[in-house]
Amino acid sequence: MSVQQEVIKYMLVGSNMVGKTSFLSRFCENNFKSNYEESKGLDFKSKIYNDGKYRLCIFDTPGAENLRYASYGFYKSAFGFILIFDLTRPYTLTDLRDDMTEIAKHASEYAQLIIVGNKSDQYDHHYYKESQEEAQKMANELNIPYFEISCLTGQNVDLVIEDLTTRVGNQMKNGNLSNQSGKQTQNREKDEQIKTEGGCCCKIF
Ligand SMILES: Nc1nc2c(ncn2[C@@H]2O[C@H](COP(=O)(O)OP(=O)(O)OP(=O)(O)O)[C@@H](O)[C@H]2O)c(=O)[nH]1
Ligand SMILES: [Mg+2]
Repeated sequence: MSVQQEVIKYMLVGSNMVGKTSFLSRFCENNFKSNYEESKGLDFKSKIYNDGKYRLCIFDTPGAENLRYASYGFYKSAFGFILIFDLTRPYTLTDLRDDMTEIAKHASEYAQLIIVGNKSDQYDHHYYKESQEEAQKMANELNIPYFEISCLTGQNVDLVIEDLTTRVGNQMKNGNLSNQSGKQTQNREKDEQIKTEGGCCCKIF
């Protein structure tokens, strides 16, 4: 008997240059580019996960203030949010509070969040320790898991997806997150239209 593959949509959220695009490349293609190219719009890559049980569609959003609003319409159908900040720039952690406000406004109340400190390879940076302590404090306060990763070395990148997908899977089992609801279907159609218009690399749903 064949088991139906579930589609899970995640969104990468965070300020400029924190490593969202790098996370997508590291997780989906296991590669890393050291040259920075600013994301100007939404992009996504998909990956079959957990022996084909899930197809993960991971959306990369632009960090630039003036481009962020365009992503909010996609929040409704996301099952999880990867909130990334840069361990060498503590203000990028503070910025995540604004992102969480937008998630609370637009996303399902059952969507799962994870806070991710990127660039752990820069552990000797003078702001590193401060960022680390603040992130742990914020994570405890909000009861959200916190991981430190490096897209450069690949450290802990898979663990982030594993933790998030376990929690999302539980919500799906309980019927709290589903691809069947009217609103989500409506948003998927919108996603499809936008991706078609934008000439995206792959097709989902
Ligand atoms: N040292 C180090 N550099 C990293 C790491 N991850 C990303 N970078 C670098 O940080 C810069 C920004 O990375 P991006 O992935 O483009 O950042 P972004 O969050 O997508 O940025 P926007 O598209 O502007 O929102 C690039 O030069 C990357 O090579 C990391 O783990 N360690
Ligand atoms: Mg980017």
